[in-house]
Amino acid sequence: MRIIVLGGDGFCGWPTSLHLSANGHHVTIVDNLVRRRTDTELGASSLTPIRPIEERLTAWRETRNSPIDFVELDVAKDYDALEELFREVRPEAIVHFAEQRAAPYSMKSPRHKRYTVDNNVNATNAVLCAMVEAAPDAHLVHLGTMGVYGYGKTKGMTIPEGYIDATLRSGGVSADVEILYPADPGSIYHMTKTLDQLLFYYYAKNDGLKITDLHQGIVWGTATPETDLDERLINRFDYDGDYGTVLNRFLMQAAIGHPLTVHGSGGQTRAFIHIRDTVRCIHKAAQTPPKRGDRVRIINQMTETHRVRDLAAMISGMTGVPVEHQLNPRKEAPENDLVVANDMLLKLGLQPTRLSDGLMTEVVAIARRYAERCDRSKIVSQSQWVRPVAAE
Ligand code: NAD
Ligand code: USQ
Repeated sequence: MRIIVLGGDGFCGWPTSLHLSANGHHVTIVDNLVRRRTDTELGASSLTPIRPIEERLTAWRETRNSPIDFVELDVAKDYDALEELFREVRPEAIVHFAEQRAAPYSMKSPRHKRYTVDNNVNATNAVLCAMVEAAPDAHLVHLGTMGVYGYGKTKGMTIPEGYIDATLRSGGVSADVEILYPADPGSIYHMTKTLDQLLFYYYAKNDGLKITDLHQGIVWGTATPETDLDERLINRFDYDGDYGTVLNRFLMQAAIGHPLTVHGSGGQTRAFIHIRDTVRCIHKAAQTPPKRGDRVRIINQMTETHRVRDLAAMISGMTGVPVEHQLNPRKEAPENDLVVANDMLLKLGLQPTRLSDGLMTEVVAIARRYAERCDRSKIVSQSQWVRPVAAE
């Protein structure tokens, strides 16, 4: 297939592009490289020494002799170039990662809030708009988030894959309908993903676009079989308080002997998936498009759930590094249960990679190898969800 990967220089996008290319697809990466500039803004780069995109692509060409094309453009802003690219490449699938993806980054200031909404919503709308004009038969595979469902209100009920049966009652009349599961975002970032869902709903209904929205859990790990082929293909490893995600952060903290930064009681339960499964799921999803006119296909892309304090206790037990409970910088339920349906992904044939000592040790070993690149002052998350209220 001809596949365009929007955001293909990022943490999920780079290994996905390699995996798709390794499986014989013709891949074109589109990225404006904003994530690399954000490293500079935050003064915290990837723990692993990621190479410039040109070097990455040369390394892949030399390793596998299957070239990946690269186009630098801003999906949210360079609309004409995006539409032209779709016309030129005639993609059969478009994988869309090109959004600002960190919840703490999205909550840092009014500028960060507005940037996250402008970038994410405009990027998604531009992709859909350009598909209508220039690639109406392509299949859009979007990376959404489990966080659209929210946490804490369902009390043990299984979270379905995107839709739920509901009875609407108004004016003495009731109607049984199937609706998008009610959105309950916990950050500006997560909110943009709930807005994406409505854009998908509209464009599928009005224009018959073929869309799969993958509601992905927290991705952990960093290496895939393809990124392991050559040091120059190494993937990002975010550890800082804005972009680092919980499990990779704990493993990295364990590697350098930093107390494990549990927010509040650590009673938050979240969904997880290993990066190796991310790339496989996307490949499987891309190969099985819905039909034109179908409703948006929503798949919960996660393989297991864990409570934050249990993860910390497990890693502390493995490594002897202590756990440190911190005042929670976020506004989130102190405790929640999470039961998630993931039947569609299993039906697509994914054999889930489960959390194991071996895989966690692999991440700790990678973190140890690059430990001297860590800036310890960037570890604790500083982004506050709630602004202090000025005294009267
Ligand atoms: P990332 O920040 O590492 O990668 C995103 C890439 O998109 C970057 O290379 C960035 O430069 C590019 N980009 C952003 N805005 C762009 C624009 N306007 N035009 C062109 N390129 C743009 O993030 P990631 O961890 O790879 O996440 C990718 C997607 O997967 C995101 O949409 C995110 O919401 C979703 N996701 C990630 C996780 C996770 O744990 N990392 C979990 C669930 C869902
Ligand atoms: N947490 C800690 N200590 C830390 C970091 C996080 O206790 O040092 C807690 C947070 O308070 C939160 C949980 O761990 O309760 C998860 O935080 P996270 O930063 O790992 O994940 P999140 O902010 O939800 O975002 C990440 C990705 C995002 C993706 C989302 C999937 O950055 O792109 O959409 O995971 S999900 O969580 O399923 O919505």
